[in-house]
Amino acid sequence: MTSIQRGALIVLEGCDRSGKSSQTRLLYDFLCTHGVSAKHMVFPNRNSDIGSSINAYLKNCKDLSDEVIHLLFTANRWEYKKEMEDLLNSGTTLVVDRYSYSGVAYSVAKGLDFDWCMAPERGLIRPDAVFYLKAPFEHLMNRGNFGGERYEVKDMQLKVANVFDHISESQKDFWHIIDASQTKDAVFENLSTKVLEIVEQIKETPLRNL
Ligand code: DGP
Repeated sequence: MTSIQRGALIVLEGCDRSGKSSQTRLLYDFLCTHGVSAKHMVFPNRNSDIGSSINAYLKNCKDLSDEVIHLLFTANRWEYKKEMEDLLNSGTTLVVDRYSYSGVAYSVAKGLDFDWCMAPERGLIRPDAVFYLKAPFEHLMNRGNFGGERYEVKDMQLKVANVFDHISESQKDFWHIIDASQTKDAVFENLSTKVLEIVEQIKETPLRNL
């Protein structure tokens, strides 16, 4: 009898307009065409009740304290933990656009305490790899569609980038920095090669929590 090997939890993080959404979609298609069972997920997931409150906040239609919105973003990830766990254990690799680190980065950028922000993320599934798409703010700003939502302002984005830099320094064992100022194809080439390796490497290892 052959045992089911688990899928990998692959997360893409970075500032707004860093290319995460395009790259997670490309990665999902790539894995499918390479025979890897995969699912594409996005956080925040704006489809749930909690997600729709987050959406209203981001669109400046609703005001919430920094603590409350932080906990809503986290709760939104907790809503999908069981589904994620079941998929991973059944052999599906998840390609996730933002996760707990965005949660911490955006709230710490607003002045909340790092440990306080991280505490409610504990117990969520630990990614097998985080790809941090990193590029200078000026480069990202020139990509267009910038400025529509609450956090899309220079000061905030610079602070968020600082927090991502700090986290990536302290989690070098599973964080990979990708130069997001390269062409879309070059970023993807870099990313896809590494992801295929990771999917193979982690198959027999148990899931871990943050
Ligand atoms: P996106 O749909 O990826 O463009 O994300 C929408 C905005 O929400 C973006 O400015 C980043 C921010 N964001 C994403 N996840 C979190 C989170 O967990 N906490 C906070 N405070 N902000 C987040």
